[in-house]
Amino acid sequence: MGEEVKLLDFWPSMFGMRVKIALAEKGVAYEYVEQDLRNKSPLLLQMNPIHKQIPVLIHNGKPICESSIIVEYIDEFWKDKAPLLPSDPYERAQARFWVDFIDKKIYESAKKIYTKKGEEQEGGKKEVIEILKQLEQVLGEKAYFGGECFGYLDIGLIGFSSWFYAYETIGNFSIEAECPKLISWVKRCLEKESVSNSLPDPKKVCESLLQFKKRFD
Ligand SMILES: N[C@@H](CCC(=O)N[C@@H](CS)C(=O)NCC(=O)O)C(=O)O
Repeated sequence: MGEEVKLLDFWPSMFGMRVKIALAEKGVAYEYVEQDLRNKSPLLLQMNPIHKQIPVLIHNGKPICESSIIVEYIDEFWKDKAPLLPSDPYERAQARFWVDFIDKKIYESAKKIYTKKGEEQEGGKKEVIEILKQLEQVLGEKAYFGGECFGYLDIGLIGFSSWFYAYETIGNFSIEAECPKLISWVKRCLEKESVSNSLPDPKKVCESLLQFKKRFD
C-alpha cells in the first residue's frame, strides 16, 4: 500500500532538517508543506494543537510531532533501510542522551549571539563553543557520531551547522578555529546527498537571521 507522507516545516528550521534527512536516508517520498509561523495554518494548529510548532510529519493522516520523536518513528516504520538508531540498547541510550543535550543547550545559547549585545552576547558565544567542544569529544576520532555509519545523533546535530555561518558572522568568531574536528565532520556529512539536499544555504540563513536580529537592535 502506498504511504501518504506530508511534512509541515519552515525552511530554516534545524528541527525540520532532521526529518528531511531521515526521510531521505530511508528513500521515502513525501509532500513538503512550507508553513508561515507568523500566521499559522489551520492544518498546523490541527496537527500540533499542543505546541503549535513545526516540524510535523503526517503519515496516512496521523500527525507525529517533535523532531527527535519523528526521526525515531521514521526509523521504526521504515526499518528495512538505513538503520538510524544503534541496535545496541546502551548505544541507543547514549545517542538519545546527546540529542536531548543538543535540544536543551544549543538553541538557547546560540540565540544570545543574535538577540543580545556585549557581555550577554559574549556569554552566548562561549557557551556555544563549550557545547560544541563537548560534542567534538563525543565524536572523538570516529567518522560519524554513529561510528562508521551516519545515524541518529548525526541527524540530531547536523542541521545546526547551516546556522554556524550566521553565528560566526554576527558574533565575529570562528567555530572552525575552536572545533576543527567537528567542522571536518560537518564537511563529511555534507558529502551525503541526504544531508546536502536537506540543508539550506548558510548565507540565506544568515540573511534571514540578520533580518530577524533587527527586532533586537
Ligand atoms: N522541540 C521541537 C522544537 C521545534 C521548534 O522549535 N520549532 C519552531 C521553529 S524552529 C517553531 O515551530 N516555532 C514556532 C512557535 O514556537 O510558535 C522539535 O524538536 O520539534
